[in-house]
Parts: sequence; C-alpha cells; structure tokens
Amino acid sequence: MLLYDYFRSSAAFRVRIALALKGIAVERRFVHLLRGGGEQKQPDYLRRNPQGLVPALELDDGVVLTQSLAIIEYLEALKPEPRLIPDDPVCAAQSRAAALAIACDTHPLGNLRVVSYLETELHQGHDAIVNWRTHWATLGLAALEGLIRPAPFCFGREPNIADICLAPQVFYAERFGVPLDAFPKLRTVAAACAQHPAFVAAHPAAQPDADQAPGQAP
Ligand SMILES: N[C@@H](CCC(=O)N[C@@H](CS)C(=O)NCC(=O)O)C(=O)O
Repeated sequence: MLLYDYFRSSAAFRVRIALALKGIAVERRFVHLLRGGGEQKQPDYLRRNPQGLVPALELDDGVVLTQSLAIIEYLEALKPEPRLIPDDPVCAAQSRAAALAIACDTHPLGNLRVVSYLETELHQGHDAIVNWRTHWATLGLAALEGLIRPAPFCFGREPNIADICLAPQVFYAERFGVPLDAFPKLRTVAAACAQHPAFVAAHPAAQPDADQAPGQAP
C-alpha cells in the first residue's frame, strides 16, 4: 500500500499512528502542502483524491481510499488487532464521538485552505487569524476534556481511535500556542501518547519529509 502523506498534516498523522499501532508497513509518497502552490492541488494528486487533501491510501490494486477515519476503519478491518475501536458498543460510540468531535468539528476550522481563504480572500490580518485558530481549537479541546475519561489514554489503558485524533490536535494546539493549562485530562492523555512508541514513530518531527517550511500548513 502507498500512503500519500505530509509530515505536519494532522489527518495524515492519525493514519500514521494507526499504521504504527497495527504494525502495518506502507510505502509513502510525500505531498508538500505548501511547495509549488500546494502539491495537493496538482492534477496528478487530484486524480487520486478529488478533495485535494492528505492523506490518501492507495491499495495494491490501485483503489484509493481517502478520509483519515475511513482509512483507519479499513485498517481495522484488514488487521483487527490491536483494536482501535473498542468491542464494547458504548465505549466504541464514545470513542468515535471524541474522534469525530476533533475530526469533524475542530480540525477543519484550522485547516490550511480555510485559514488561507481568511487571509487572501477575506483579507484578515495576523491577529484575526491567531484569534480564529485559538477560538476554535480551544472550543474543541474544552469539549474533548468533557468527553474523555483518561486511564491514561482517552478511554482506557490502551490507545484507541480517540487518542489517534487527540494527539495530532494537541500537536496543532502546541504549535500555534493554544494553551492546554485548563485541560488536565487532555494533558494526561497527551503525556501517555508522547511516550507510546507508535505515537513517537508517527510524530511529524520523526518523518523523512519534515522540514522547516515557512508558512502555516495544518
Ligand atoms: N477530513 C479529512 C481532512 C483532511 C485534511 O484536511 N488534510 C489537510 C492536512 S491535515 C490538507 O490536506 N490540507 C490541504 C489544504 O487545506 O489545502 C481527513 O480526515 O482525512
């Protein structure tokens, strides 16, 4: 399988964590979100993912899967252990809810194309952009703080789909100076993730395409 990846992408980070947790090896092709106006907008990539977003996972038969959570559900079906979605139906629903609170309701508001639109089309300045990022990230993290019950991962002793979404969102918050002081539960989970080998291996800083690119990709 071939993962279309970008080191700082929160959504790609999720898939890298899931792959590492399951011990699934993939080839990777890096899609630089800033270089050349954004490689994700080039026709070659849009043929694979018409949304122009990373990640995408190309299967050996050429089928391309998009959307990080759909890709993770595919990996779960491909290799069920370790479970990323708990067997217990209530815990599964709660874990999915936490994951979706990040992936659907928080992360998109800080995405590159959203923030770029604010800057270039709506002519918002630096302070307004910082305010926007901080407002939506904080609102999302505050909700998450109420949704999880760390032990030390979001819903138990092992990481699941909720942790897979939480760690990249915490990375985003730290990167943009969004304070976590008010969120002790999130800090507990973030600390557990920071010590887990799969999360360490998947971290943006550990990726071969990591660079010091200027600009603010998601
Ligand atoms: N819901 C999608 C989100 C994917 C997404 O937003 N990817 C970002 C990087 S985290 C991206 O490719 N942004 C490019 C852009 O905004 O132009 C998923 O979970 O896969």
